[in-house]
Amino acid sequence: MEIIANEAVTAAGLRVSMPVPGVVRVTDGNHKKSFMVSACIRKTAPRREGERLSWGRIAVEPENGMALYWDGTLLCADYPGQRRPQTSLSPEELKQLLAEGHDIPEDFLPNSKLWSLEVCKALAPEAVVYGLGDKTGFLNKRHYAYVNWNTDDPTPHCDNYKSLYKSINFFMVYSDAGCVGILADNSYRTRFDFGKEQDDYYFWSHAGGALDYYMIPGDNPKEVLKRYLALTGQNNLQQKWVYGYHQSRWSYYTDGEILQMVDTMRENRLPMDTVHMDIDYMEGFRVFTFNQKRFPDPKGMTQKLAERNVKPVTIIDPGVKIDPGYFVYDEGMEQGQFAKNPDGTVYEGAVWPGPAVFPDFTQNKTRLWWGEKLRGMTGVGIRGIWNDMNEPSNFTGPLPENVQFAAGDHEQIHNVYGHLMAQATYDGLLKADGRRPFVLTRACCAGSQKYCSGWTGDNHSLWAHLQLSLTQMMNLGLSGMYMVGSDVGGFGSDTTPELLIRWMQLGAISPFFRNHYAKGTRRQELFAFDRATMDACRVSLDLRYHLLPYIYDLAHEDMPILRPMVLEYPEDPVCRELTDQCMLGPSLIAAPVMTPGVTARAVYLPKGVWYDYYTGKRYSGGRYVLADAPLERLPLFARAGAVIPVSVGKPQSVEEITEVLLEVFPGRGTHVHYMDDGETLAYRSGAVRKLRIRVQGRTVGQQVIADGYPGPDSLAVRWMAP
Ligand code: MIG
Repeated sequence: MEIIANEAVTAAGLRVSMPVPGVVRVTDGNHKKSFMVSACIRKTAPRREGERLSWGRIAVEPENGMALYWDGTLLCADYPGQRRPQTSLSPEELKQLLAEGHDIPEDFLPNSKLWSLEVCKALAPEAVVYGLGDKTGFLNKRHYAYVNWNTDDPTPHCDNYKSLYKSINFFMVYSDAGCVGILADNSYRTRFDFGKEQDDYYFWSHAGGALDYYMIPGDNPKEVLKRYLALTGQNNLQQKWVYGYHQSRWSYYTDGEILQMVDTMRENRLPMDTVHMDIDYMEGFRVFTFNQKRFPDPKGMTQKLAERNVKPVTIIDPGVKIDPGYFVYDEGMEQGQFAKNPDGTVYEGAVWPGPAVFPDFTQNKTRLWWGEKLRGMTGVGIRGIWNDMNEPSNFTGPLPENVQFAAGDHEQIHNVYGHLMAQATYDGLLKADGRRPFVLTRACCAGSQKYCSGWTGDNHSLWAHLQLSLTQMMNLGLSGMYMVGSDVGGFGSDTTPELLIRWMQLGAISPFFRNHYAKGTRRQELFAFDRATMDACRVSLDLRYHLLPYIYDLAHEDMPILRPMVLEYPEDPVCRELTDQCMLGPSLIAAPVMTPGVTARAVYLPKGVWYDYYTGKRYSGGRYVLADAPLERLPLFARAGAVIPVSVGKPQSVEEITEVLLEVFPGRGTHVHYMDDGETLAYRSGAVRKLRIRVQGRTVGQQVIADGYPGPDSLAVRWMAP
């Protein structure tokens, strides 16, 4: 091993460095361009003692199985033995099984020829595994295996699905020795096995590219997550209305239908902030157009929406209709903006508009061009952009591996295509509109959180998917992506009143809260149900708008808004596995009911004092309690000393929130209440107001700690428990 320019080089040619404080990089030196890492790289020189390198609390022995030590304890090391694969199948057997429709994970067959690079690490018996973003199943991913390959699959997602729309190559292994996060910085198809094949190791393998991974040690998942964000980029604070309620369907067909929906919501005192316009607003599914018959005056419509405090968001897919004379197609062809075949001709696939071409978002000029096109949307008053089909999805089957992008072929670019589209959209919106860009994406990769929020794609109106969406959101949060939600009520299949009511309760605490449903399924606007159902759903909407100031405080902190228990109580082994309850920030536990017919449920309260949010009843934690959960109630518990800033009255949109007060639970705690203009980037240059609130028993102290934005010096207090 020798050290050149603050980097250790092993006998095998691996380079080990610390490019960002607290983060160790291991690479074979062949990786030229990272799509995921955004931090400015400045290697800190290690201290060297023999074969050991150290940087403060972190030490690495590169020639000793890349052993990583945290405070002197071994945290992560290469598995010393060989992998021990299980079943193998002959090509003949495989053919038969596939012919009968069995789901054979070819990626995991020992004789699979797919994989060219692999890293295998020892797995401690007590370790739990989290991450990979948008995966099915439950919170702890130990004993499961997955594949990262952005996949558009509208069939009902089950626990055994290996791939969904997003591919986040980041996971954490949390054991007695501490927590290590791994970012595998490689955009090719990648498989992960977290102790499924054998219990004493985990591994990941890439189908191409170079070896380049980061090890991020910490005491617990929260510490690791912070460093991961320093490496790949922070979640951006959204405009305040984005935290309100969004109503969507595939699709509202006319401007009249949209306005009528909004008016019906308002008449029924169902608060909302946003309407999403799905693909049918376009002229023959041509992106950046409006259908002239059904949306003759987009600007007039958005003005009417603005008068009603509603923001319109439009879908934009990547596929551009092949249609000479259509400006987007013509410009793109002329300027060389589309992906190509190996022979240099433009690659043609098919999506909603029929035959279509795909922008090459790896090119700077394409991202700029696409971003400029957004002026056509913001110019008529569109306030956010929803990117769909950007896996990219293609009706004529997956794009061939050899489709050419400027930065590589499809095999290399596939997993980052949605990420680059989101980047183009973010940059374009920022220039065209100037406000904090709201970009909602279906596909993305590690690091996309700095450009976009996300939803979990085409779920179904199934109780199993209500459960799934809670773990998906928690898991996306642990993977660095906080501004997420699932289609409330379910996208495919037909919802029921009870399912919708319970889903609205989860929606009320989802960072991104949108009811959306597919063509051909039961209507899902809340007023499309009987009065009792609508009333029960209104309770959740009112709760959301009540908690909105607290949610905005959390959004500003850059930690998951909706978070798994383990993030706040890492030492508690029960919390490491809890998959059916969560926290809204550090102060509230939410225990949504996700089973029909159930009106009470078990809730685990960690050690300490807790209060029922609704009744103020006091509980001592470290045990399960039975919470009342009548149909219209989301069980919530507040930590002793919790401060929850809430809105006063019954605001029907975020703009109507004018007065905030503090709900306080006796005990010991602090909270920072955050205020800004809710819209622009001025907060980044100090136009913010922060109020620090301290609770000591039954007294509350308030102090202004930032006063770059006008606002109150203190807020009224409401005691929530006797
Ligand atoms: O293949 O734009 O996930 O939210 O409504 C369907 C129509 C294409 C899939 C998205 C869904 C959206 C739908 N889209």
